[in-house]
This record gives sequence, C-alpha cells and structure tokens, in this order.
Amino acid sequence: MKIIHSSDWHIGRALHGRKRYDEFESYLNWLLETIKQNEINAILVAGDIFDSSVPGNRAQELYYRFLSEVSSSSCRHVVIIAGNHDSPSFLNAPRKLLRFLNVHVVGNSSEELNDEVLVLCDQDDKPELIVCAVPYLRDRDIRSSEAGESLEDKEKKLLDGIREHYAAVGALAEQKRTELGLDIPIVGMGHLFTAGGRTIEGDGVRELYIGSLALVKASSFPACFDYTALGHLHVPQRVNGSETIRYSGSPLAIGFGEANQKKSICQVDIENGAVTVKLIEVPVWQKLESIKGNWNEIENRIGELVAIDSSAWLEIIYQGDEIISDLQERVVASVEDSKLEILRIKNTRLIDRVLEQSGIEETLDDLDENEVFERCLASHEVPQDQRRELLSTYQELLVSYCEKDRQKE
Ligand SMILES: [Mn+2]
Repeated sequence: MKIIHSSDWHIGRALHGRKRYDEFESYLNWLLETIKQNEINAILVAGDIFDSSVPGNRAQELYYRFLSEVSSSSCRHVVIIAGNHDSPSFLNAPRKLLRFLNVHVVGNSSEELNDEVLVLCDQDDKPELIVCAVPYLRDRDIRSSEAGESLEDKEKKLLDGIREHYAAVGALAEQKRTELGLDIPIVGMGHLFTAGGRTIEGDGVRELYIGSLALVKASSFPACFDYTALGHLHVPQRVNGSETIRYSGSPLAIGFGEANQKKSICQVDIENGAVTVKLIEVPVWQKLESIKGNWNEIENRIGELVAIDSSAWLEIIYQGDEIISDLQERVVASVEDSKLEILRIKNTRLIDRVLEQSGIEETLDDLDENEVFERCLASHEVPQDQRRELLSTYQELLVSYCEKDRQKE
C-alpha cells in the first residue's frame, strides 16, 4: 500500500495581493505526475485545501480538475478532511458526487462516527485500508461550555474532548478490522496543533484554540494508528520525534518567512505491517526572497539578482540607521527593466521613528488581530490585571468568528 500525505494547499491564497494560481496549478500537475510515477494507491489531504471558506472559481476549477484526473490514475482512494480555513459545508456539498470518483470528503465531525471511519477497498472490492478521517474539530463539536468556567477548565475540556474523539474513532476502526477478519492497516488524519510543533512567523497559521495551553499531545492519538497524517503546521515535521506521526507541511511557501524552507510531501509505504516514510521534495516554481539590511546591502543584493536575471518575488525590509524617505522610489528604480517583482517594502526605521512620536505611520498590515486588541486595551488605559482575561475572551470571540460556517444555510 503506497500512500501520499499532503496538506495545507491553501488554494487561492495570495501573497501581499499577488495571485499565485500558476504555482497552485504547477503543484497539482506535479502531484499528479508523482502519483502516477510512484504508482501511489491513496492520497490523504489533511485540511486547509482552500485558503478561504468561499474559494474563487479559479481555485475550485483547479481542485475539481485535480480530483477528476487523480481518480483516473493508479490512485484508488482520495481522502480529504477540512481544516480550519475550509468551510465544512462547502467541502461537503459535492461529497455524494465525489464518491463516484472514489473521493471521500469529511467536512465536519458529526454524531455519526461511522462517517469518519472509512473502509477502503481494492479493485476486487476487498478491504485494504481503514482511514480515520477526523476533520478539524471545532470548539462546538466537542466542548459543551458552561457559564462561569475558567480558561483552564475550557482548555482542559477541549483537550479531553479531542482525545476522547480520537479514542472513539480508533476503537471503531479496530472493531471494524476485527469484524472484517483482515489484518489491514489503520491510518489516522487530523488538522490541529500538537504540543511542541514548530511554526514560522507570518506563515498564516491561525491560532486554533483559545489560550496557548490547548496543544494536543502526541499520546492523544490511538496506538492502533499505523500512521497519522496531520495538517495545519506549514513546516514539515515529525510529532514528538515519531516517524509515523507527521505534518507534511504546506507545498508552497505561504509567506516570505518560509522562503528558504524545503517543502515536501510524505510517501508512506505500508507492507505487512511495516511502515516506511520518505519525503518527496516539492519543486519551487516561484522563488521568494526577503532582503533585509541597510540601503547598501539591499542595493547590492538586488544588483546580484538582476545580474543573474532572477525573476524572484521580493520583500524588502529596510533596517539601516539612515532615514530614507524615498525608499519606495529607490527600490522600484533598482528593479526597473528586470524580471524581479517587489511585493512588500517595509521601512522599519521610519516606523521606529514615527512610533516614538505618534504611531501614525503604522498600518493595520503590520499588526495581527491580537496586537490590535492590545493597542485598544492600552489606549483605553485598562488596568494590567484585567487584560489577561479580556484578551482570552477576545480570542474566544475571534475563534468563534473564524469558525462560523457562513455559507451554511
Ligand atoms: Mn490550518
């Protein structure tokens, strides 16, 4: 049994306003070729298929074209779970139709555990693999909140709920395997943040749960899982050093912070109970580079890139002491007649200086949601001892806002 595990495609996501459909298309074409060449039998996509809960038509076209092409290849099974960026009802809407292509979609968790425990059969209709396809578990899917609960109570309930959910699907998978009387592998899936996971600033990994303690432990996954295919973190990594509990990571660098990262997908081979995992590196179709430093350093690096006829997309972060008021003009002039494209210019010096005075040059783009709220608390002179609770209440509100499935009617 040869399986590919990928996640966090974020189809449709733009980078500082620059659309990236060519890269998404190149990735899906490459993935299809890789599946054919390596004679892969199943692909598991662990959430965040789309970047938005209302993906544009071009994003949808890429997704459906990939599904129709993959289903006519050696790949007998496609299993897709929703991530926190996906709309569960949007992913679920075509699920009955997609079943005819051997594509299984699990958009949300329901009372019916059978929907998450899939028995997949080979071409002779003989069961060959069980997949516990657990989607991103929304707070309301698992936790029944009560008035007057402390933050710690809420977090504990959430973690207990996630662990119990995995224990229940694991038990059901084992029960099904026993009933079948076949020694077939069980693979788990999930879209969550595990304790010890690595992220990179600016990678757009949205905080999933309220507070910071609610990180799922690797031991929450049942022992019967031969492999656990996770999504959400964009850096490819093992969980807790385990070879068989992994994040595949995103196939594209989602932000400049990931520019130098090697992206990969996991190929998981399961043969007579033995699991081997190898990483297949994803090619880079669009080079990204972040150039930081004083003006001389920035100018020199741009010069080097122009000389090699680079077509990289650049982020320029000016950190020099000298005050440069025409930074934008200088940068634009330095890439003139080249293939380089400037996506973002940040003048930290200017911000530092102006912040000392009035803060007016700071734009919303430079702050995340929590920082905006912290500024709000500061400007209203809210006492320090009240801020922690207000911030956690605000985060709770933010999570429930992000999790609302607006397209659902
Ligand atoms: Mn995610």
